[in-house]
Amino acid sequence: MYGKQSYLHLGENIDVDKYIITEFYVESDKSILEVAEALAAESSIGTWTDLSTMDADIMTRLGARIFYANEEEHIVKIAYPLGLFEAENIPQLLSDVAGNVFGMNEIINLRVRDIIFPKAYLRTFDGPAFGISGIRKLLGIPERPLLGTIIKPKVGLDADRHASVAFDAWVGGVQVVKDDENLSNQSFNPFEERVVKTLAMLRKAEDITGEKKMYVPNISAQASDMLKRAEFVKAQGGIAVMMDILTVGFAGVQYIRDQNTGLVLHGHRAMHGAFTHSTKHGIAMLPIAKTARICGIDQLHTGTIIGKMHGGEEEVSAINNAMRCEWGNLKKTMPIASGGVHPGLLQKMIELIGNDVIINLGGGIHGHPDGTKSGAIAASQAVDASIAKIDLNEYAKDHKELQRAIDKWGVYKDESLLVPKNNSLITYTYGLTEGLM
Ligand code: CAP
Ligand code: MG
Repeated sequence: MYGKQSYLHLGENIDVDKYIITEFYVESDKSILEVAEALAAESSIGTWTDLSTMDADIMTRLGARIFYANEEEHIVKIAYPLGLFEAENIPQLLSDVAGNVFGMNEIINLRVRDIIFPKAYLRTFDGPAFGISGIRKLLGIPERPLLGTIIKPKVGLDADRHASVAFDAWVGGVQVVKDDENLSNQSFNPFEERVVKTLAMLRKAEDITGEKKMYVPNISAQASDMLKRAEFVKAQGGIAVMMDILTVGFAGVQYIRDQNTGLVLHGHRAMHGAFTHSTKHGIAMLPIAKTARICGIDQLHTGTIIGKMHGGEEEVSAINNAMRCEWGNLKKTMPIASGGVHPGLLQKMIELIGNDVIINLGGGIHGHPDGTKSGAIAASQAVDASIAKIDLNEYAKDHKELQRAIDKWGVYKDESLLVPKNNSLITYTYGLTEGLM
């Protein structure tokens, strides 16, 4: 409490249609109530002292309300009146609920575990233009898990080699080929040349296979360049582009979504570990993913559970549920499982994650002993086996590409052959959001 102003409303029944609710994990030398007051003030209308300029009306209309605080759990839940927020402005939302609070002296650790949005707030955003059903329609694949690849090496190939590796992956059986997150418009592989050449190969692959394919060039750059690149992709007949949502920032994502380019927006989450890695500090992936859906990301990296990147089953499932559930007026975002995936993991991954997913294999395709095309065939065979519910080792007996992949990387049950991983840092709880988004 600063002077006469208190933000404490413990036990109050919050009308979820009228408030944005944030759940924090907090560690401090101060008592939980003291730190909660400081958090509520700094993230809504107040500051470190009471103010002669404050009045009861501002306090009632716009003051944050601490309705839950538990010292043992280190959990504080704060409701923010909708009036605090500008419609359709994610930077402003984050400057409130995830802004200055992280720099306060009272804080030892602070984590935004979840943000709950009322329908009236969601209505101010368009959300994904395509969503899961739109992507499936574009590719003509109603149910099967989708397969994708990231061209590897991450960067270094010239535009011709990039396009020819993409072609091999498409004819081998993947639907989606994407640029890596750190490939943009470098001199060794200029953006426009790459797009033209790779889309030419896409059309060739579509003719040969009779299947629809997607190329996802990475447009991540300053906003004006992103728009020029998106427009270029559209003019060349492309159907999708990728943004690194955290390095370009949500304002960048919103800017591109607002142009209604008619392109599928693919969200890569490079840098998320800086926010999400600790269970005690930062911003959890769940609110980041929800924010991406609000901003209009059609397909988003959300984790593999058993690949090379951080993120256990409980966490990834909570995020994927949040991407796939009915949520106001917003279309559903397609989860992407990517990072350290190889054919021997696919059966388990589909079992854990389900069918509405794009599974991306970079090293797991281009690292196949017989090259990219064989790698893509092996990955498709692994999906076929998973759908038919046939054990991968069994299926591989008369599918030589899959067998060669398994010889190199093993299958999931063979734990010793798995990419080493440590999920022990994640003890994730869905907490407050049970039944609420
Ligand atoms: C995957 C990837 C992706 C990560 C990002 C990479 O390549 O291209 O960027 O998946 O992780 O460079 O690692 P591999 P996440 O298939 O060769 O591992 O999806 O968890 O954000
Ligand atoms: Mg990558």
